[in-house]
Amino acid sequence: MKILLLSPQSGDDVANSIIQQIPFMKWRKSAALVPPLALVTVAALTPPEHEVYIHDEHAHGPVEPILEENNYDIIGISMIANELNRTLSIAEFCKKKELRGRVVVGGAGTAHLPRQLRQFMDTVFFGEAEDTWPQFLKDFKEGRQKSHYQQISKPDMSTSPIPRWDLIRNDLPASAGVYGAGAVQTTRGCPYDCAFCDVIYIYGRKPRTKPIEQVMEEIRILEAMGMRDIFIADDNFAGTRRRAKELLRELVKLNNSFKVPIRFMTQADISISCDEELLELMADSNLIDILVGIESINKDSLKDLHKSQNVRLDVHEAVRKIQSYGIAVMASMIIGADSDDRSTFKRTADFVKEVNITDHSCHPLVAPSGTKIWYQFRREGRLVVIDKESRDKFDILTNIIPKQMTRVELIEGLIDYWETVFDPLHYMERAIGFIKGVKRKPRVKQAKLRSIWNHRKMLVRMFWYFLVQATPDHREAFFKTFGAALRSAPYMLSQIIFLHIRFMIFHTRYKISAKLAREHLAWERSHPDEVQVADRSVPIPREVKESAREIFAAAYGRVRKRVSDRETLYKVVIESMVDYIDRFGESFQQLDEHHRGYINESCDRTIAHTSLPEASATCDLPVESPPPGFEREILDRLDQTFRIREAGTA
Ligand code: B12
Ligand code: SF4
Repeated sequence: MKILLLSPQSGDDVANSIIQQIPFMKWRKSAALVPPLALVTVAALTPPEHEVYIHDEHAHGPVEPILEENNYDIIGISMIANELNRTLSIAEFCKKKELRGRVVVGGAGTAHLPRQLRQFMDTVFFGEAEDTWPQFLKDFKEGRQKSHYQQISKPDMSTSPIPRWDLIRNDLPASAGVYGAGAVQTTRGCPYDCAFCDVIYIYGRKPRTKPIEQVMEEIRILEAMGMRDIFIADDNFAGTRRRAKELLRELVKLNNSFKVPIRFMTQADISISCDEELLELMADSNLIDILVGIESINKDSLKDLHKSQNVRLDVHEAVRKIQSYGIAVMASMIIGADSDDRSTFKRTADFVKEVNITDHSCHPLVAPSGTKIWYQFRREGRLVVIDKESRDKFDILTNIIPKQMTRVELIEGLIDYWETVFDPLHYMERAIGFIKGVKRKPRVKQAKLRSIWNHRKMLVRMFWYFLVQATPDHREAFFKTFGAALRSAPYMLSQIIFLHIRFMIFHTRYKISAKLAREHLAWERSHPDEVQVADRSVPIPREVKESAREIFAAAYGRVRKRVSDRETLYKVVIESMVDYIDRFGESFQQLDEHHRGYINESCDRTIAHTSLPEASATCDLPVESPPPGFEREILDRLDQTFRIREAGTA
């Protein structure tokens, strides 16, 4: 069979394809920050009897001309939440043209695919595809493929094969100019529980790790294919610290064995700042930039967002500590939590200045569907229905109504914030501050100047741009920062150039974001009545009702072990089920292991705060399975509970 795997490019993408807008990078016909790791992974999961082709729209433009050849049996789209409109338009195109290929969709974004839109796809994949994709191909061959596949338990990452980079070999070398960096994933999942984050629902709370030898092999392959920078695409690289150190020890050795060490970037939580050994290993692996979810400088907002790991420490100190090892901190911030007000913008900008943040993103709080805050805002009547046109403007607009600001004030505040923080001279001061704050020179093979040579084509254009074409403030920022590194830390030159490119990326990105946000604000101001608040009710979805027997039995089994009083048992089960439906109702397909884990935790939590009567000697409740009528009774009482709750919040 011929399979086309494709990555859609949203017209509103201001992240992955932003590189195409940077003045000194426009020579690239089209380009993206990172290659489609999901596609090459799914390709590697495909048995060799099939032919697989890859099309990344970020790198090669619209896919329609290729689709029109009508050459494929399966057209597989990989989507994330902000690629919904483009995914739909491709699926609709395939249907309209009556192509023979079946349209299947997978990726982190399918969790956000509204039920009514799934009709345009022949099959939808929920969750990781290590088990489900091979199963689907088998079913497809036998003509009995299903309308959806869901990974039941989180796959062991050792079953995730080495990605088929060979399929996009020509695009990979840094010299080809198509991708900014390669991608390697070493873990999935995150142990934390931030209220706005869907990582834990998609990839789980227990970090799963890829065998270290395989990670090293993947890096060797990318290096041999000419990649000079690699993004470690983990949800939280240091979710399991001991393992992260083991991996880094190997990485230090491997990277020093290359003629020119690779530069790495990744994502991790702020607690890495407490572990000096880890920071040393990171720096010595040539990990030059880490995205850290700082989210807010307001402790109350951090509490609102359940970002407990950031409440426990002094964020200023933590950032300085990481930077002192020569690792730049990319601070990811959010404004709009319930404890934020209009003063938060200035306080956040002051923080970014004080701790010399080099690269930085700041967005309105968004409530992704199914997350804790999504339910909270929906229940409180503070969730807004995002109109069709704005669906892909993820992170520019928001679907919440903040508590201490209006929606308009939130977005206006952000537009001003972006203009201040991404001003070139402001950046210059921070970058120079970062250089001065480095206390330990990373022990990386001294090939950093040679690594500049690897990027010579782009560097010539970059220097020419700043010398001749750039505005005076951009010129000053570039040359003064470069000069500061040259004078006080020449070993940082390559990193400083990298950070300047990152700055230009964010500067450009937020200029476009501000324009889009202004256009939207003009509309929202003139059509206040059309901003539609989402229905507050969180009814019991049909799919949950259909699986009620199994779900309630799971809760019953857990509670019955510790509770023998009938009424208390029913109360605990109801409370846990409300919690479970709040969390998983909207995205529910079937009861998977992750759900069972959650039900167990929820039951235990509820029992812990319930005063239990003395164990009844004459308990008539069976231990193995629920008594007859249990399912009906729980459903009725749940319905009643939801109705009362809605009335209570009206
Ligand atoms: C690298 C990365 C990026 C890169 C590049 C993204 C890219 N297009 O490749 C950059 C830095 C550019 C980026 C930007 C953004 N990202 Co990002 N990113 C990631 C990250 C860390 C790794 C992605 C990856 O390569 N994963 C490895 C692959 C193997 O995993 P996977 O994609 O889940 O694929 C598996 C399954 O989903 C499935 N699958 C995937 N596709 C398909 C297709 C088919 C047909 C099938 C059958 C199966 C299937 O099979 C795979 C194997 O199990 C993820 C987090 C994560 N854990 O994935 C966030 C993540 C994808 N990003 C996210 C977001 C929100 C964004 C931004 C909107 C952020 C922003 N504010 O700008 C932008 C959007 C940019 C864009 N248009 O692409 C969210 C998406 C949320 C969602 N539910 O959709 C994620 C999940 C992180 C999070 N929860 O916050 N991102
Ligand atoms: S630490 Fe990051 S990845 Fe982990 S739950 Fe919080 S926001 Fe999500």
